[in-house]
Amino acid sequence: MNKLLNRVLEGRGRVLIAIDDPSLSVEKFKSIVLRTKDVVAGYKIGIPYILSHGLSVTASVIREFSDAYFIADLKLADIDAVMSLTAKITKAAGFDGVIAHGFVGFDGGLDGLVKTCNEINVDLYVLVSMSHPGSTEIYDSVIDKVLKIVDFLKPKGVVAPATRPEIIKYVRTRLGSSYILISPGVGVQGAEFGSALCFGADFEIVGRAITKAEDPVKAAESVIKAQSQYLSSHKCLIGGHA
Ligand code: OMP
Repeated sequence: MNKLLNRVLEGRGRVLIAIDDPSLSVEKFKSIVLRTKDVVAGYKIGIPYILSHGLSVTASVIREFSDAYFIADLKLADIDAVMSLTAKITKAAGFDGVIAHGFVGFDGGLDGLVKTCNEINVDLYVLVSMSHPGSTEIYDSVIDKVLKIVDFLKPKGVVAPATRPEIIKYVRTRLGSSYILISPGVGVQGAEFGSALCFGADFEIVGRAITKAEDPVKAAESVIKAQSQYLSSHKCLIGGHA
């Protein structure tokens, strides 16, 4: 069983907390993990945080909480050799997963990265569309091509936007239930907590609504409550993954 899905089966909520803003001290980050690791499914650490605090400091937090699930959100977009090197570095730092852009294509790009991630046991999540409005300018017009690549390469999961739930539904329908679909855009970016799950996502990525809250632990708990309220008060056409 996949480590992330297992954490849901053990009773944790379908939330991945996004840690991006470097102004969150490492001590505060550690205390958030300590106090939420039995509540949420995992954590996604972004480039600004890793660059500011350093990979070794980030790795030391991951080591301290080795039972938790951590994704390195490096949004990889390079040739396969370089992305594979980066994936190996994230593995050495203790990350369980990594995110790459889907638009780099298959040949000499994602093909090598998927192979490396499978070899080193890192969960690869491929972005197929983004949550900001500009995603409609390019990304969304090539989504079918990206999904074809995903379906061929079979990474562990995909990232699709809660801000355009019809895309989540489309991706889930096209790819089926064997991919872990993680979705950003709930909370500060405008989508309601639970709405992405309702449209077929497995996990909602929540950043500022939790990390900027006065009490991040309470905020995480209320996000999970809001998710289940949304799910019970809407007719959700497609269920989650696990
Ligand atoms: P909040 O808007 O603060 O909840 O944070 C959203 C998180 O999701 C950030 O870590 C973004 O980097 C990430 N994200 C998006 O907002 N939009 C996307 O299309 C993709 C991602 C991502 O790959 O995680």
